Amino acid sequence: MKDLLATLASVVCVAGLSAGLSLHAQSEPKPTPVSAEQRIQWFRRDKFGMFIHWGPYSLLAGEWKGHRIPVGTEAEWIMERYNIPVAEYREMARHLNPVKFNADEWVSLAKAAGMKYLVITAKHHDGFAMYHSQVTQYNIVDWTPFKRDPLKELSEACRKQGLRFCVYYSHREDWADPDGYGNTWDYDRTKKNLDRYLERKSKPQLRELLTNYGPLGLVWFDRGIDTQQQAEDFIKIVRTLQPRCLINGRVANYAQELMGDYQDMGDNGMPPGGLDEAWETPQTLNTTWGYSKFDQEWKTPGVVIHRLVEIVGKGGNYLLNVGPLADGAMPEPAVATLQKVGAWMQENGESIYGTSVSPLPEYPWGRTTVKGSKIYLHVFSWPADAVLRVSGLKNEVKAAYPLLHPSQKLPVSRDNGVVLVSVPARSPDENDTVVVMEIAGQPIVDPPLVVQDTDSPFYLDYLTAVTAGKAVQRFNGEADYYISKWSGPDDSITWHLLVSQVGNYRLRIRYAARNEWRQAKYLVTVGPQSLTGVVTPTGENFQYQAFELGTIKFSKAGQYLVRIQPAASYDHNLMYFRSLELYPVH
Ligand code: FHN
Repeated sequence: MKDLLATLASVVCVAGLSAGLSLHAQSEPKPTPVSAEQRIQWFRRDKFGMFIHWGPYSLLAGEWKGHRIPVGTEAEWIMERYNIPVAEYREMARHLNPVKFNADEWVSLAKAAGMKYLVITAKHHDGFAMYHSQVTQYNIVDWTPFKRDPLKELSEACRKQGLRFCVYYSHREDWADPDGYGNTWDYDRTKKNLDRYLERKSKPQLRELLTNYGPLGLVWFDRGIDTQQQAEDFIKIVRTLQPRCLINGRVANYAQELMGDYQDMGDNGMPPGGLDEAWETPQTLNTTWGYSKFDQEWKTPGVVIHRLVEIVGKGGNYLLNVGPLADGAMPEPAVATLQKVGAWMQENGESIYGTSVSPLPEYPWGRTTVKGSKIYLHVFSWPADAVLRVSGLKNEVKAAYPLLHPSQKLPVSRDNGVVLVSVPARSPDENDTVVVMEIAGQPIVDPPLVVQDTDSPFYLDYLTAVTAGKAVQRFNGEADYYISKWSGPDDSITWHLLVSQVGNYRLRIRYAARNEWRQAKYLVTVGPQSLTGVVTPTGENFQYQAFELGTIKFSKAGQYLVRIQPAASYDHNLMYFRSLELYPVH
């Protein structure tokens, strides 16, 4: 889809800038330089991780004094939901005693499922540390009869079994601390001072985690933070203490440009199409993150496999959550599902690990993943006529065969450009049978063709855009999907339009732009016509506004190219682009 190196190099710049600007924590030792490309490599390859939400809320299991957390909502939010006084919650937490906890078994389960990294809540929003913290006694070792440090045990088990150990850390939200964000039922909102909290608890705990648990694959921050400076401070701590450790996109305010190493979708989110840069989606196995005894809405192995394939085909990672019981046991349905997913991964892992975003469209029979010159056809619903139709692919197909039976060559033909692969009458795998197509070279596909709606305007956004140069499609919480990081004429976005209604069209562009980007010029080319726009600032972050650009004419029906690109080279981003809309003038 685009030049990976260019993308990653620009991430290095952001990280370098962040570290340089930080005013705090000046006593940290100097970071060892590691490129963003080196850092992200394993993440792009490994694709599948286990998320674990575990804490005192697991003991309540979705119930407090007869109130039940409704299925479909988050059991780990029980303290906030019922405004449990911090004093009572702290007493409840004293009973946490996970005698059945066995780090090796948890890690074996993740490994058997085909997961390559494990992210556990070191501290969730309730403020309780699930590791031995020196910052506060409110931690599993000092506060409970358990006395053991599960994170230490898990980090060692991960190392032994070859998984990457990673921690979730709620850096801003903390309901146990008078200055932490969120608890306004015990603590007066007007007396809170977030910076005081960050210095007193959050940053020192982060330093502990980065110091005492060996190399971390990543730190998973959550729910953002107020200012860019605060985010930069957290990034600097991680970069300094563990330069190879990744940082997820939720480290910063969701309403400002993405920071960290990769973007996270919203909870259980799925992008409508592929994304150029590394991304991940955290998803639940039932409907809650922390354990709830009421929630039995478990996803089937088939659903998990289909999601994994779809995510990976769109270039992302699947971080699948389990909420263990307070006694340390894993919920049985979760174990059963993960084992079945693992059996599938054991045989079909080649079609998942190390793949990149697939440029092919979604098909009625399933999805595709891509590795070099191999296209993996993941067949979710077996075609009744035993023919897989693969449209949009230009390359010669050299061979096709079931992944599990490479010697069983499948007949391939072409009809009007559509590749036809003849498959056996029955599906060998009820969830996903993988058929490999070996092609000549890297896949070359038709770009998406944007057609007119019945009321005839065109809406052009990231989804159908073809990016070139440094322009990237990104996702960030409140900002949703946008194009960023374009600063020169070679950085462009292009759409292929099929015009059926001729006549004049009014062009409207929707974007957000910071003050410093004012007066930058850009070109909008529609077939042989072009218009020049000048960037108008819209505010500090993602305050999108629409601007009229002028009128163009389609005098003949047919295909047109529409392109937007900076008119000159700038030392800054052109804009956060959202959409270009073309309205017929009647
Ligand atoms: O509030 C949390 C929630 O409890 C859970 O940890 C999820 C996981 O992505 N993150 C937050 C909501 O986005």
